[in-house]
Amino acid sequence: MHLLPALTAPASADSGDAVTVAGRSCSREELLGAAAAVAARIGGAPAVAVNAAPALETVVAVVGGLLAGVPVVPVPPDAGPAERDHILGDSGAQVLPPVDLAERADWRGAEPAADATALVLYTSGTTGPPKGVLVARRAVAADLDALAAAWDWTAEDTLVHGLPLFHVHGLVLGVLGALRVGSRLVHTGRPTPDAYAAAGGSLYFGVPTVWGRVAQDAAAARALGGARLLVSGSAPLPAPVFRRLEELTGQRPVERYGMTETLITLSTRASGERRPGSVGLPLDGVVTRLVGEDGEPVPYDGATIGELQVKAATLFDGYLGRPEATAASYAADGWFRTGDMAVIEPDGMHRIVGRASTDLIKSGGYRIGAGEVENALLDHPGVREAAVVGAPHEDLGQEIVAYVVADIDAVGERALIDFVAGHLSVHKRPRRVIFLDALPRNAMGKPQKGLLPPP
Ligand code: MCA
Ligand code: AMP
Repeated sequence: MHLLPALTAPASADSGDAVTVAGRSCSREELLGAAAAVAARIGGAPAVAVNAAPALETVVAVVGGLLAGVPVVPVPPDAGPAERDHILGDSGAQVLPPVDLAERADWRGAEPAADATALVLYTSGTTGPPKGVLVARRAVAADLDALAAAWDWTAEDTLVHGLPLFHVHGLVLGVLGALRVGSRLVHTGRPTPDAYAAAGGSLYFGVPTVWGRVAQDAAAARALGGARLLVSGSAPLPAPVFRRLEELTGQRPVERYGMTETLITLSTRASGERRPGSVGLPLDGVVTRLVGEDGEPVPYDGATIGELQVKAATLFDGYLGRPEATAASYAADGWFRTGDMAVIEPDGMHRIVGRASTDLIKSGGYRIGAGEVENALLDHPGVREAAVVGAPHEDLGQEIVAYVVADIDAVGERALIDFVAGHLSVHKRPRRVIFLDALPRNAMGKPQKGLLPPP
């Protein structure tokens, strides 16, 4: 199995702008040559950490790791010291020195085993620091092939997006997808409506925040009218945004659902019905079930809510070094527990209705653990107690709000926001801080987030 056949054994014609990232382009041959030079340097390393800035160098570095069969650990470019140290220490990855795009080597290495780890993606749980999700090459291949089938995605497409290169959406779908399928890739650097409009693609990826911004920019949205497919995912696409996009672009967006641990498992189809609020049907090789609180299956009547569980060829190989956490993410009979609550219509279409835990926040499509932000706040010498929640937000879906008990006059809102932005990644910063005299607690002394004042 070749992971990136369109790159290593190309069937379609190459061009000088096969891959564009933030305004700089290269051909597939140039990408392969530069990546081979990276592979030659890192061969045999246990894992390699790549600074995942939106740049051509990131694509070269990731492909280099994949050629060499060295697990790639993408690091958010704005990760502060706490997050960066955790990712590097936990993964044991060697930091890749800066990539030289002009370097070239021939690649003659054997294709690594399908079971080998392609990526270690750090993602937040409800508590504690992020865990490394082990993503195998075969999982990536299975997911990309299933998505290509669901979206009629071919080498004729030009894929456009501007999503971060350290998560599944921007990196696996958005980069490896284009390199596996053989479509041209235009990464716009930032996912702005203007940049999407100017890119002239056929296939567009965005998180709901991006689509909400496009829907508010009529000129940009109309410019996407000629595209073949607009795809939304990573968080729920609000129905008003779905409808506004349809009005302005003349087409209904496709919505798909997934997780770092499972890759993408559900999607509406390019050739099928697209309903607002629906994430469609299981992809090829994926089976789903809904389970009630009693562990029993619930009816697929479009109304009864259960936890969504999946079995799929796209599942992760566990959390790096955390067998208990891995085991806890599976039901006793081997199904993966997504932690998302869903309903299934009688015709099989799935709707995601929320998450089982309110301590996992989705803001701008980023998954953020309340516990990680609380711990960062508690590292500030002026903070005595902290409780973090996700509050509904028009643009971001949810915004991070921190309730803080601080030493009087020791610290202000801005300073705390900047403190978190500097320690973790910028997107994990609270957008608002509300100061309280004490957190509401129960008789056992446990904080009661449900009793916090409205944000
Ligand atoms: C603001 N900035 C700061 C501070 N405040 N910098 C330092 N300290 C501060 N206190 C700067 C930032 O560095 C940035 O600068 C600028 O302000 C704006 O940053 P931000 O607030 O992050 O922008 P935003 O407008 O809120 O971002 C919206 C967004 C973003 C672009 C949609 O949320 C995004 O890229 N989301 C995508 C998330 C994603 O890909 N998730 C997929 C997960 P500058 O502009 O210079 O950089 S994978 C997944 O979920 C599964 C598998 C799935 O289903 O896909
Ligand atoms: P992450 O691990 O960052 O990929 O986040 C995965 C989570 O994103 C899932 O567990 C869902 O809660 C959420 N998610 C992804 N896609 C969708 C979608 N289309 N609708 C609703 N939630 C989604």
